[in-house]
Amino acid sequence: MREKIVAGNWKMNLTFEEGQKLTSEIVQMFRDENPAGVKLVLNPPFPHLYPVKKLIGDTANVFLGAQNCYDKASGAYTGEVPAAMLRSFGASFVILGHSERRAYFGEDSAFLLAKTKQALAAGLRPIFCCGEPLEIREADTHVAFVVKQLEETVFQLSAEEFAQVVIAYEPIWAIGTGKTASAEQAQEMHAALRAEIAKAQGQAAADACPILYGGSCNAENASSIFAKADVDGGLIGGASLKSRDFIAIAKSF
Ligand code: 3PY
Repeated sequence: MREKIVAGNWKMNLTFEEGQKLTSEIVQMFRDENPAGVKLVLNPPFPHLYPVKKLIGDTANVFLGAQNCYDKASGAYTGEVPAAMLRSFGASFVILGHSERRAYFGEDSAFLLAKTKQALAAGLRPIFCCGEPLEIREADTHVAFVVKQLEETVFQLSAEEFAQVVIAYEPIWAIGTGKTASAEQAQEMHAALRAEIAKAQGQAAADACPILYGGSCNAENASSIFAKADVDGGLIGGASLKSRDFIAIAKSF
């Protein structure tokens, strides 16, 4: 049985008070409604991390994640945050390779691989994002495009390192657009990625690796997407900012 994971990507949203309210509600609902066997990951912006961790406390199956880390361990890199520091503040996961970071901050595969290695060395599990733009989907070269993103990054890891990785498939045309990949489109890509993981890292690694779907996944469409054999959960954008919706998604398996 693979892990089931629902991770919320808050992106650059919420004041301190809003973040505290949202987290308290999510933690309370998760405790009360106890969605069976699901791991929840809250990925707020950096300043929220420690106060959110305090509210999570020792709640079983609720974890803290960051939205980024740097590719160096420490030093004179004003404004950057290293993986080991995130770990020391209670983070267990870190989102890397999100298309917004690739597009707006020019993050390429070499940089993402270096960050992934830093994260793993610090004991953080990467939620590694991949996904194609609309023109690649329309040209029907989406599988090759996404496989290349993984070949240049997480397929370079050792077996021990790869065992910690969570993959998130997020078609760029479905991010923040309200368009979602159909459950069939998600399954097609997830199955293709799992087959490629088997080639690169072995069948056991492929069978164990959680592959999340992201891109306008919400309380309405989550159950049809999560019902697919190779979809192991979601990386949730806007809907992770609403406690009721986020918990409904966690109950959509
Ligand atoms: C979205 O759903 O918009 C996301 O980008 C999740 O990471």
